[in-house]
Amino acid sequence: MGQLEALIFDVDGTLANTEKDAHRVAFNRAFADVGLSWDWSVDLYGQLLKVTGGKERIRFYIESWQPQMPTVSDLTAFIKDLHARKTQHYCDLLANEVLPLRPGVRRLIQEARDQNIRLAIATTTTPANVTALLTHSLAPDAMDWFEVIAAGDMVPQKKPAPDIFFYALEKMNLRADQCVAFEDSGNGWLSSRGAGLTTVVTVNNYTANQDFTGADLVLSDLGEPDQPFTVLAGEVGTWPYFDVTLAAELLKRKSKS
Ligand code: XBP
Ligand code: MG
Repeated sequence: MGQLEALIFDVDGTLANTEKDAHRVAFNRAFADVGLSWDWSVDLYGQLLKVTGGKERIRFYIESWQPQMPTVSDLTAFIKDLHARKTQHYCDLLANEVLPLRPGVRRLIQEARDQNIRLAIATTTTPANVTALLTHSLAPDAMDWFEVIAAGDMVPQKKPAPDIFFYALEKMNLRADQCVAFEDSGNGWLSSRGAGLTTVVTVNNYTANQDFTGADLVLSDLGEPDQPFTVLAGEVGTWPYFDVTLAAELLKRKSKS
């Protein structure tokens, strides 16, 4: 009980800051493709992020903002097509311009691999987007580093529901108390909490003011030896950056409490 076996990573906002300069831009390019004058500004996108999943986000925008719409006979099919275009733009964008990983992400993943700690992904985004980010920003063979890539529509309910984390745990045949999850958003934290996972939150510009009450650690980022993290909530003692030993320590603390 409480022995660290795996790290489970969210993708968007956690591995890299993908939302503002990649997802948002890709949505706008897809809108332009089909002659829509919709333009998701940085601020508006921040509001739309409360809905996870691109198709769900487009529908929420249509319903809540009621923009000028073309006449469509099948709204679901229209959104599906628009979203497929967005995914293509997103993948092209990441192939053409490498998006940097957040501080400490590459180091922690490498350290986990060196210590035979298993790795998984649990994300709302489309599988093709995960492949694009891991391949272009982490390593050409990075898809092989992750035992499970749980993504997008593989589960009926996206975050904040816990389904995607339960799916990853089931595929790895692990219990929640053997893993540490990494998240960046309130919706992500609700999801990992719902699955009973010890969770480390690394905030970003879109999520810094969200509610992470109860999260095991809330950090500015994972930190690096020469670039320590800022601790926003939780107790880390003298640790200047997040490593596998600290992940194991968090589980140990939990099992004692
Ligand atoms: C990420 C998301 C995703 C992306 C869009 O949430 O909300 O929906 O913004 O991806 P999380 P798709 O990081 O909590 O998983 O357009 O491929 O759905
Ligand atoms: Mg996220």
